[in-house]
Amino acid sequence: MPLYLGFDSSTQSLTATVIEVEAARRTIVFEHVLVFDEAFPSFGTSHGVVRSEDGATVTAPAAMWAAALDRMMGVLQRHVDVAAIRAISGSAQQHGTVYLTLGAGTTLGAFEPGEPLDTQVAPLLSRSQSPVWLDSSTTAECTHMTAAVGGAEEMARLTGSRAYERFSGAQIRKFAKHEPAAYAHTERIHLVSSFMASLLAGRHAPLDPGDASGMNLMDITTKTWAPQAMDATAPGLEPKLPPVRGPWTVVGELASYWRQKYGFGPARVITWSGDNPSSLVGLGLVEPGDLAISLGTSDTVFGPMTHPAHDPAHAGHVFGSPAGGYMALTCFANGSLARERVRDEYGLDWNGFSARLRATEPGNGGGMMLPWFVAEITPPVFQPGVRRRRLDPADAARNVRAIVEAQAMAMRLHSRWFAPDVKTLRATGGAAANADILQIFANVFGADVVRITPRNSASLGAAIRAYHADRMASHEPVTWEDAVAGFTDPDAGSRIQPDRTSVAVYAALLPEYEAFESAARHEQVSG
Ligand code: XUL
Repeated sequence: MPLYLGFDSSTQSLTATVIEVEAARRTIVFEHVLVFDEAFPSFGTSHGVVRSEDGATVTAPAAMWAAALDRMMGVLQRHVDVAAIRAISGSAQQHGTVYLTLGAGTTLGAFEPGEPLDTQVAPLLSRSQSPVWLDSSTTAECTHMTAAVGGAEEMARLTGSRAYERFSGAQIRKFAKHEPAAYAHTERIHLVSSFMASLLAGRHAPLDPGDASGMNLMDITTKTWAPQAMDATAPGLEPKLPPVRGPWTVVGELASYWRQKYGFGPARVITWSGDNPSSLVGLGLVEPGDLAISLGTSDTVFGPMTHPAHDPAHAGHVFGSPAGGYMALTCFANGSLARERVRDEYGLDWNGFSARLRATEPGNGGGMMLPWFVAEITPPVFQPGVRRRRLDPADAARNVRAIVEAQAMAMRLHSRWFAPDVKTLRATGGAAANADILQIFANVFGADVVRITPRNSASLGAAIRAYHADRMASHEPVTWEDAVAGFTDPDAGSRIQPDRTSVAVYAALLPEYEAFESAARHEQVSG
């Protein structure tokens, strides 16, 4: 039976998902998670990272990711017929950078199977600690880069996002500025995704456009490195960057290290991608018109699009999609955290919260809330503070409805730029278990909502990408619809349809909510 392997090298753990694809039979045959802090205590991470005292600099040891890959291959050898694995791909936390020293390219293919991988990787690092997406220490670099390319609008138009502290470009600039000698001795600056693929293939791997768009360095339209962005970042950068290649590019055969040590066959190593692009595939979002809403610690809305549109609020990101074309992603900081704050403020449990939603009318009699319990990403709000309109803070039921309606309306407003027409929302994350919350999203979007059981959509997406790429390379192409079928189907009986009367209520209310939001933002800017 042909098997396909997908990894997810995330902030806190490494996950492996093995799938079997045979005609109409599609099965997840094995899944395993290694939590970094528990499995590799000697690296001294907490939640997978090392935080500086100021809290702004956040890094992780790249050798730990290599150690995890080595350990995971041993686990796979014990549980799976690894010789039957035809192709391997992966997903990784976005934005993190790995710096390999001069000569690393040749050493990558010459690792000794008798020695652990991490001790062989450590001497190849020209910077042992990799900055990761939680780092916020590069505001000065962002300011410089933004000015050098001609402003925030231009940076977003060129690269798909305005300059962000966590994005790789600003991190590279900081390194080149503070450690010029180590920067000069750097042969290749990988992202976590291309670093892991390089370890598997035993040679420098390319980047896919999905992960490369998290750097503020790639021209989002041509999917090639943008000279003006590279010049704004660091001197002599281009030869240090991996090439950007199509998302289903075969990097090469699995290196002899893995084959000798664990008994793998000559599996194809497929270019890795970022975790958000991989989740797009792992949630079955391959048709424009479908959107994913992830209702977790933060709420996220993302989906595919054909052209690289731009967010007028400068809050969203445009990434390349691993299924070709583009994807957009918008993140809201006041997600579950804000729902829980309201629930707790009125002394409710989730059943009580739902009962209040059912006891109140769609549109809340005009009562509205801006739920900015913490600083908000979308729209950008730097000073937190909850605002209410026609809403008595003592009225528990109407405050419960107001928070969920606000979240759904904000999500609709700030996804219109990339998804004007939505057919289906695919809901995932903790709060997707609540049908009363999902009904409000269905009514605000005027779209069906289906639930996808929480699973590791990023590593599953990577395994599906391995399957798709293997078929393409074997000249037996499969469509994306076919590739995801049987793996990403919504939960049976989970479809929630919009209610016509409520859809009309929200269509009328949305401009009012938009005006409320924009007036409050104006206040915070001028005040
Ligand atoms: C996306 C981002 C995070 C990381 C998490 O821009 O910073 O979602 O990819 O792994």
